Order: sequence, then C-alpha cells, then structure tokens
Amino acid sequence: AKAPMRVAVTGAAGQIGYSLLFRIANGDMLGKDQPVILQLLEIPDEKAQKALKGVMMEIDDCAFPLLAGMTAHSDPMTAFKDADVALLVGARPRGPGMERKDLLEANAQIFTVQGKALDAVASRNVKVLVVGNPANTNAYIAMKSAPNLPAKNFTAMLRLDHNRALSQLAAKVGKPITSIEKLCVWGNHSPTMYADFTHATVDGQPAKALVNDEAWTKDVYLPTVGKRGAAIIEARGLSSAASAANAAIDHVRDWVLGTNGKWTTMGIPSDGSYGIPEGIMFGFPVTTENGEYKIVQGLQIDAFSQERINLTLKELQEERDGVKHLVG
Ligand code: NAX
Repeated sequence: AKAPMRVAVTGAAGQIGYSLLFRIANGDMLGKDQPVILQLLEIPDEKAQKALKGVMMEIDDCAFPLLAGMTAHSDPMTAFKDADVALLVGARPRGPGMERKDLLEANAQIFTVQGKALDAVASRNVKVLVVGNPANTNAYIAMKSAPNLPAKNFTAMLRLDHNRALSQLAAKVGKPITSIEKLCVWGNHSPTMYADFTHATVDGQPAKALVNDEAWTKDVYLPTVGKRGAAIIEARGLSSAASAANAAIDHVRDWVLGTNGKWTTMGIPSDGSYGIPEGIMFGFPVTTENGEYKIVQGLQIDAFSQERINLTLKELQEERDGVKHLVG
C-alpha cells in the first residue's frame, strides 16, 4: 500500500472546507489508492475551533477507507508540518466599509505568516494551492515569504474560472464538456480574467468558427464567466462553495496525476512567457506531467486577446504594488 500523503487545509470550518474535506478523504483529489492524512487549520477563535471539531466528527462518521489520520490546528507551524499538499482556503473576507486596500493588507498579513510556516516546516516538495481571495496576490505573498521553497510550488486557483468558461462554451455550441480542448483563462482570479477560446477546439473543430459570434463573446460570454461569482451570490445568498471545492480538487489532481497532454488553467508564477513579467502569479494554459506543470508555448495571441491580457496583468501589478511594502 502507498504511504499516506499529508494534506493541510486552512479555513477548514468554512463553506468551501465543508465540501472540500469530504472529497479529499474520499480519494477524489489524490487517487482512490492514495491514503491521506488531513491537517486542518482554523483561527484560534473558540467558535471556529468548535465548528472544526464538528466537521471532523462528520468526517469520522463517513468511515473513509483512505483516511489515515486527521488533526485540528490553530497554528500554521503545526498544521503545515511535513505537508505534501497545502490548500490555503481561509482568508479575511471583505467586511462592511472595508476598502480594497485594507482587504489586501489584512490578507497580506495572513499569507506572510503562512508562507513563512510552509517555508519552515512543510515538505520540500509541498504543492501549495491558494484559494482564499485575492487568490493570485495571496499566493504571490506566500511564495515571497517562503524563500527556501521552490517558487514553482506556489499556485493560485483559476480552475473555477476555467470550469465556468468550459461549461458556458459547451452550452453555446450544444456539445458535451468532453468535446472541448485547448481552452484557457489568462490572468487574475477576478472579473478582469480573460477566458480565451481562440485556440479551443470542439470535437477537433475550431471553437471560434463554430461560435462565430463576436458580439456574444464580448457581451455575453466574457461577462457571464467573469461575473459568475457575483451571480451565484445573488442567486444563492452565499458565495460559490461546492464548485470552488470541486475546482480545487481538479487543480491538485491534475497537478499531481497529470493531464495526459490536455490543457488546463493554473495560476502560477510567470517565467516571462507571453510577456508576463517573471514572478507575477498569473493564469496560464498549462499541461502537467510527473507532478510538474508546463506553460503551453507558441500560441498566437490576437489583438483583442492581447488587450484583455494587458488589462488583467495591469490589475495584478497594482495589487502587487499595493502590498510591496509588506513583502520582504
Ligand atoms: P468562509 O468564510 O465560509 O470560510 C473561511 C474560513 O477560513 C472561516 O472558517 C475562517 O475562520 C477561516 N480563516 C480565516 N482566516 C484564517 C486563517 N488565517 N487561518 C486559518 N483559517 C482562517 O469562506 P469560504 O466560502 O469557504 O471561502 C474561502 C475563501 O475562498 C474566500 O477568501 C473566498 O473569497 C475564496 N474563494 C475563492 C475562489 C477562487 O476561485 N479562487 C472561489 C470561491 C471563493 O469565493
């Protein structure tokens, strides 16, 4: 039997945690033959710790065959010990009257502490996925706070955007999700993201020619994908949780187990590809193999795409500049 993998999850008593933990323990993320140990982090607050205990009671009650252990933590230094995978879901939500700048700073503080803890105690091969918003900038801060870990181990979640882009395109062309390849989402996990199907195929045929509707692309598709989070809040009264958990599972599963040559989207530190400055945490089209991702190279970027990529890049650079004084 395989040795268990240690999976640390922050914000474990939150909404996303409530969908995510059960699926990890069920083997949906690392494979049906891979035992896991869950190391769960919540804030020291008594209510949060109690809620976490409640979630752990339910996980116990599932009697998951693959669950080889589970611990509760209020300190990242113990939660991240020897972690093979770290899902950083917990973040400071935007409170009433809170400025964007305050939100960035509150989160910068959390992700500095957590980056340092990962640096100190996690496995040297730890795969980190940041879900908590602003996800790209939080991932950037954690990466910068962990100078002894490879920068490439830090990623941000664009997969929910990718999956939203897939499902909207599939509905438009009236074909199953599985018929679509080579779709990607560039940039920031925010409404400025650019869902790009200019390279995509549907059953091997160019998606662009099949859609052949520029007005729909600009006025319906991109806004629908870009503002989907707000539409879910409006409809459900709560932000996306099960779909976010599902995307986190997809992201890590593909990173660890490979995409067999197929494209997906990951937020990763740029290596300078496509003119994105090195180190910026940016959504790119990638393929994965043997636990490593690779940016899809050599794509022709048309003028409209370039304009959209520049916009989302600009936003990310502003976010980064807003926290520069906090990051070493
Ligand atoms: P919840 O507010 O339900 O849960 C967050 C949990 O994190 C809370 O239990 C809180 O106590 C805990 N927490 C806060 N700070 C912490 C810290 N420093 N260490 C450990 N735990 C901490 O939010 P939920 O709906 O689960 O969403 C979590 C995060 O995901 C939010 O930041 C949200 O904005 C973000 N999202 C990101 C998405 C993405 O695609 N990247 C999509 C979904 C989601 O909106």
